[in-house]
Amino acid sequence: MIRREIETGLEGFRLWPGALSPDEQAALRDEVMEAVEAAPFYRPTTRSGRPFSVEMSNLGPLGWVSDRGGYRYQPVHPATGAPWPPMPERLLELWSELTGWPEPPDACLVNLYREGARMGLHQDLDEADRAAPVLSVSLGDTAVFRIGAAEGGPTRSMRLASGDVCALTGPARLARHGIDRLLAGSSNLIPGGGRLNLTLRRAA
Ligand code: MD6
Ligand code: FE
Repeated sequence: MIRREIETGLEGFRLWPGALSPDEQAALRDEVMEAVEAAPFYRPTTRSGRPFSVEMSNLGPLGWVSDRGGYRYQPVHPATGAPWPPMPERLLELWSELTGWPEPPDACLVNLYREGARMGLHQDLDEADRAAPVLSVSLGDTAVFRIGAAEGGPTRSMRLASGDVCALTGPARLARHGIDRLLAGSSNLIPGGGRLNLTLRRAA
């Protein structure tokens, strides 16, 4: 599979449209859905107790969680207390192929967007090494993604479709970004509809 990178106009924001073929998307969906059977999707809350509209789980040694205690990475599922399931090998390969980062990711946040879910503008700041990239894989319904410089100023809107892979690296590592909305029904990859987003990180 050839992964073609396009120019995004934002230095360090890397984008590979259609990086995963339809077969690869289906295989990854199956592996992730099977893995999270042992780590069911749940709805985290903000520090003030407000639930996210996105449902979350994690794969790998560490997982990102949020509750009244704040944001952090931890080795176990907050509801079951069990370790997060292992990260699929094909995600480790994709990380190494696209980012070239010398160490493997130790956390994969799995976001499940059902119709109407969104994610507010944020920066990924909870990782110990903020020099390491964050790699993001989109599966299912197309998302309207918003991104702007870390320092503030204007943001741009672009679409992330099923099979697209993007990364926040270097000068864009701390870019502000979020998901405004889904184009519901644009894909039928996810049973029940919606979108899966996988973000691979170096958390520790
Ligand atoms: C999403 N993505 O696509 C949310 N974070 O559903 C992110 O929050 C994100 O796309 C870091 C790097 C790339 C991302
Ligand atoms: Fe993020």
